[in-house]
Amino acid sequence: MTLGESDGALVSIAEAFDLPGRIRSLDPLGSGNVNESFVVVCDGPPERRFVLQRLNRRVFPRPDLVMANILALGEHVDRRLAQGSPLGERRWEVPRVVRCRADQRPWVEREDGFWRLITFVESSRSFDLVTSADQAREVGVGLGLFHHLISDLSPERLADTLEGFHVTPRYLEQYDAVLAGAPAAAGSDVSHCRAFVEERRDFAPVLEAARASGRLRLRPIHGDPKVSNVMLEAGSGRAVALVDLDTVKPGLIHYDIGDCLRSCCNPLGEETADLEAVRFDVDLCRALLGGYLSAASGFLTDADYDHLYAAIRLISFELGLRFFTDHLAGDVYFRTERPDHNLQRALVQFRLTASIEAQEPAILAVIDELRAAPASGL
Ligand code: GN1
Ligand code: MG
Repeated sequence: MTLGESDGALVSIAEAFDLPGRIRSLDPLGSGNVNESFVVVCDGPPERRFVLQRLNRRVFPRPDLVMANILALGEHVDRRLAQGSPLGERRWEVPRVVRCRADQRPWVEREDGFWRLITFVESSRSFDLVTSADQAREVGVGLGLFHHLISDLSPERLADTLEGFHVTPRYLEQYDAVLAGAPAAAGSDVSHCRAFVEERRDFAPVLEAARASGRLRLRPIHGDPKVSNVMLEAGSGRAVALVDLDTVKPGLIHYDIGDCLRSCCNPLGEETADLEAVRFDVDLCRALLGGYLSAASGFLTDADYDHLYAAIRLISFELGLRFFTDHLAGDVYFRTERPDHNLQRALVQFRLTASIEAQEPAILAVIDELRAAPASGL
């Protein structure tokens, strides 16, 4: 068993859930910026894997509602697929909540936190970086299918577990408040970031204004469909699931589309130190959006298409703003590994935003091309 320091406690937490066998190993998993995750392997046959997580209560003040949203999503997709699958031969999975053995509750609450266990999507893996157009296309298909399967789930069925999440003007307000209270932050990187934000202040409300005027409407969203949250099937490389469902809530699908594109079309990834080389790859964007539309074009409106470019630009900018604000606030939200980590992450996202802006005509051309002839069928 590969168990580290405090693992006795972790094993006993995992054992409170209704596992199908003895725990063989329990190891830290992935690189989440908010929650802590572990992979639990259970004896078989067949051997089964699960993800044990401690939810960050500062970020998610009502973890019970987070779990209610995940359960509502799973039930909806099950019903939807039972009525006749739109997927053809394609395999699609929704990670399942495992309940407690003793009382069937979908979580364990202890002094040290709020814990839950979710099934791991077998025979699949995720990637931190996209390396080919085929992969980008599948990531897009994954998000499109996810949206497709919940396009008839009323957003009122979901709780707003993270108020203000992806509401860019709210992040600007937080930024202004932090800046007002921060000691005069110095350094050329900080000055650059401050100027970058000021130049885009007027652009920040673009999606919220479209929502307020009724051009865009609330739908259920994933909230965090970055590339590492899309599972691709081993062997076939086809998208098989979206994981990390904590941010499922009512929102604009543009947040999701923008987030997926800003993540996948940044070939060096959001943790790179090679700032000069950060760029938005328009070929990957074409592949991803083509994949997305093959599953999602049926429920997109003209207004949805009209706001796609703004979404790509905005969500990169917004994530940069969130990282920069957290740097100025003393790293209170995103987990960091070194003092200037959030500043570096902000610089990467701002560089990506600038690359998107410099390629606006090419990106608009891709959107127009796909809008005129969206591929249908998976
Ligand atoms: C956070 O924790 P993680 O890595 O799943 C954040 C997302 C950001 C992402 C950037 C609840 O997600 O919004 O896009 O970092 N999640 C939350 O990597 O704030
Ligand atoms: Mg997440």
